[in-house]
Amino acid sequence: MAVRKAAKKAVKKAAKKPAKKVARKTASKSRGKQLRVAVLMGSKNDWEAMKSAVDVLEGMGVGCDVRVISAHRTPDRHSAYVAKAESKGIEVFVCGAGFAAHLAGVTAALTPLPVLGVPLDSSALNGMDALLAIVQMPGGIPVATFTIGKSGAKNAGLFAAAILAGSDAKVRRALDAYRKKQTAAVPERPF
Ligand code: RP5
Repeated sequence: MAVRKAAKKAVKKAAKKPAKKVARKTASKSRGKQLRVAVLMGSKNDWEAMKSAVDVLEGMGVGCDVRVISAHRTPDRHSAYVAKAESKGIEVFVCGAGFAAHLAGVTAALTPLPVLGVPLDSSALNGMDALLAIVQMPGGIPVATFTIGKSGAKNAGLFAAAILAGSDAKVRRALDAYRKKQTAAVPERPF
């Protein structure tokens, strides 16, 4: 009996740990800021790729709310989060997931806010499964879909910034500066 109780406790502890870890790591630059972009991922294992979206946004001074939320493993956490997000100030969702990646599609079903989907390379199909799952939304509930993996996460972050830049001069200036710096970093020759 005691062994079963201890095992239950350990499982509970393990389930709590990853979400806390991700939130703690990303709270640094977003702390004290209005969180305007929700960066959701289906697993803590998606963080390595999804960090690229957060880095870009935080680099432009945009606060991100980073969460491990799975449409199939934590459906209640998912619907509860999306239901409250807009009233808390979230304006855009970036959703990364692998395998049969339905996180972005289900998020889009729950909110009229723009949803940007990032297919992740977590399975034996190298992200092709996630790409098709995210891009093939039937007409009526759109999800903007990006490249597989880190580049997709980075571009989703940039796209989220571009959405915010439409009504926020500070983000627009940060986006312009980002482009300028990127252009200046391209050498004339490869050697
Ligand atoms: C998806 O399944 C997640 O987005 C992740 O990419 C993939 C595998 O999850 P783990 O088994 O690594 O937690 O839901």
